[in-house]
Amino acid sequence: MPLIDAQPYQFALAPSEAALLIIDMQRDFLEPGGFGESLGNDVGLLRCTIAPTRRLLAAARASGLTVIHTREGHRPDLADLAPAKKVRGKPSLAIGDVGAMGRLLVRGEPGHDIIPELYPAAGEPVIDKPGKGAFYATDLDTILRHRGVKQLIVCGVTTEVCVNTSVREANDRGFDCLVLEDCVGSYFPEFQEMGLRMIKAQGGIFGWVGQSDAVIAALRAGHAERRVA
Ligand code: TIU
Repeated sequence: MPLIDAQPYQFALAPSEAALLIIDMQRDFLEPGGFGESLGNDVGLLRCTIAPTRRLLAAARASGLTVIHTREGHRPDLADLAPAKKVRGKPSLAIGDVGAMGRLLVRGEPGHDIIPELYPAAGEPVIDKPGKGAFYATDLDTILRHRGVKQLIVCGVTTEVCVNTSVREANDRGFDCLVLEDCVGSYFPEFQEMGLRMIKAQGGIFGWVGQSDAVIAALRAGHAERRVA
């Protein structure tokens, strides 16, 4: 079992029981004119996550690791949108309003979809979630348990919002989470730092924090071993 350098201590990766979970790498959060910008954020701050996540995704696919993507968003009729979520923050454009990439955070609109650099491949489950957490009102838990997944390698945006909420939900459901520092991003540098420190503090109260290169190396080594065997 490969030991991955991580904090607060090494993560014992079991690739046959692990999945790569890529959270909300949507145009609405990473490109101008979307939901993230409507909240007043500089979306350019998240784009450093794309290249490392792309490398990791390629390694995961090559090694046969389960890959799961999530997207935050709502039904076109907004029936699943809490009124409180719609008005919160008094955004310049609210969820469901028409922006530069279609209706903000609405399923089926261009802005709601995953960025082209990390687009899901055929057969990779895409979880549409109405909340910040990936388990709330979704079938993610069912899909993971049917595949025997016990460990989650977590990437995505944003570190202190959907990533942290999902990791906390996963932790309470018994999954071990390894969050990759270079593959998660925040609109706020201080929340990036604190969001990761909260996960790994107290002996890994919610999980581990590592880097993508270490996971890529372990996946490649495992793949090479299987090819020789
Ligand atoms: N606003 C913010 O930082 N994040 C979100 O609204 N959703 C996710 O984190 N995906």
